[in-house]
Amino acid sequence: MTASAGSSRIGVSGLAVMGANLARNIARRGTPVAVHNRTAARTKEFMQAYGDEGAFTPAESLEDFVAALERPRRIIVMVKAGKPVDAVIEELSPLLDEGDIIIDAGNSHFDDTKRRTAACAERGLRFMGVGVSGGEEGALLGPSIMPGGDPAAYAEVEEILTGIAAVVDGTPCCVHVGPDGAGHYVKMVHNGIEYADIQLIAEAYDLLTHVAGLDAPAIAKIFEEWNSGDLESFLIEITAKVLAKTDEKTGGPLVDVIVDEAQQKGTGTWTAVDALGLGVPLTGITEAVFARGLSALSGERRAAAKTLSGPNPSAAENREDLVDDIRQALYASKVVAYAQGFAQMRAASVANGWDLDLGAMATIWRGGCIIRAQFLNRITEAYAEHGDVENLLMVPYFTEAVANAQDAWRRVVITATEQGVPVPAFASSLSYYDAYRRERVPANLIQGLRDFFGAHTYRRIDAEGSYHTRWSQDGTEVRTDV
Ligand code: NBP
Repeated sequence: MTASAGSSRIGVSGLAVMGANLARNIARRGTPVAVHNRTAARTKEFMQAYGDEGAFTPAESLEDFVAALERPRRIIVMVKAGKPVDAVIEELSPLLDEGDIIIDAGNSHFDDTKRRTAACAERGLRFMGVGVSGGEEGALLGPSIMPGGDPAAYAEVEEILTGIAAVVDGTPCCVHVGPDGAGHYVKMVHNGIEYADIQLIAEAYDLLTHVAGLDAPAIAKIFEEWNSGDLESFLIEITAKVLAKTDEKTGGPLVDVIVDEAQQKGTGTWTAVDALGLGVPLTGITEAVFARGLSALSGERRAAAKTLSGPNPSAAENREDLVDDIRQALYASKVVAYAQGFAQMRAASVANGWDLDLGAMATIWRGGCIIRAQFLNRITEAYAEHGDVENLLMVPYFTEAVANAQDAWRRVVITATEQGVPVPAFASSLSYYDAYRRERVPANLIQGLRDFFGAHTYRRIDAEGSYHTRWSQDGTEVRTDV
């Protein structure tokens, strides 16, 4: 079906897998959509394959595309993140009128979104950075959508976006996140949390394989069971499916023949780098990024496996207990990873003046996206009941959950260390927990050392002010802020 010019409520430019599926999702719900792609052949292929799914207006040129849109024009740009987004904005801008809305729904860095928002505003255009999660299936059937930008611009697209989003308990997984880069920021942290979740699952799998001595089909059954408890989530569900899959070629588990080098597209690194800038401890996500980096050093690992010694693994004495300990360690570490991710969003909200509603972020991640999980309801409830809590670990539900799991968590980290099985995310989450609950950490010595070698000063627990000790002179302490 082809609609007439000027009648499309929204346009999608960029018809690779994500753009094509978003356009189809919008059109299937009765909204007329103009479609465009830099390479016109892709638009033709799109129309041949899906043209009868809704009221599409295909356009070969950007001029025709813009002419096909209602005003204010609403244009979703779904092209490769980075320079292509700037290129499309440059080409589009001269064709648009004041108040038209450009929506970047790709995985752009939030700083780029801030820059583009300001540049578009100078031209009288409204720019929105919208995080979309759920991969190609989510884009088609209902993604989690994290829109950022001017609230008035959001009001112009709210109906369309909430209409195509996943719905959980009657609530669409789409809510206005905040101004300029807020939507892409939240999407970035979402992806970071996804890294941590996946790393924790991989560590559990490693322990179940090398300490509990189980094969992939047996571990698949364990994950299936875990999916009916606190851990219930899309990632646990698909872990069971991946582990249960038989390889047609070898007749063994497919996972056993997959090369152990994890790839990444960079959003985990962005999250970790941003946390470093904000000074927010983000050990779970950051260890997950490091673990992928280490997995990629396969040549070095093969050489080191022959050279570097470690303990000889021994079979677990009580396998059932160990399996349940691993489940508890996984849950406690996951709580920490989310607590850290939400603490990071809180800090970014303050730093950027975004006023993020963190409970709403958990709500819109409940459906459509990769980290969808029952657990997110607990986070929404936590913010509803405890307002602007600094760290989710301080909310009674999570305080108790981690307290209940901590004995098992400690046993797992001890066993893994004794057996030489790397558990960077389990162990760093436990260290974070132990540091966070300490009234006094050894940073007093760090300050003493900094003052010794760099005269960086320190504060005293028993008096106001900053002090410096003349360590290598007469050893006297002087107050430096008076
Ligand atoms: P890609 O990221 O593979 O980008 C391909 C699209 O970008 C094509 O339409 C291509 O046009 C267009 N493009 C490029 Br490349 N350079 C361009 C330029 N200079 N001017 C205009 N168009 C240009 O597509 P995708 O996998 O559909 O992802 C789109 C966005 O969604 C990305 O930001 C991605 O990170 C994000 N995302 C992807 C997923 C996923 O599961 N794939 C999930 C969530 C978010 P052409 O046909 O003419 O080459």
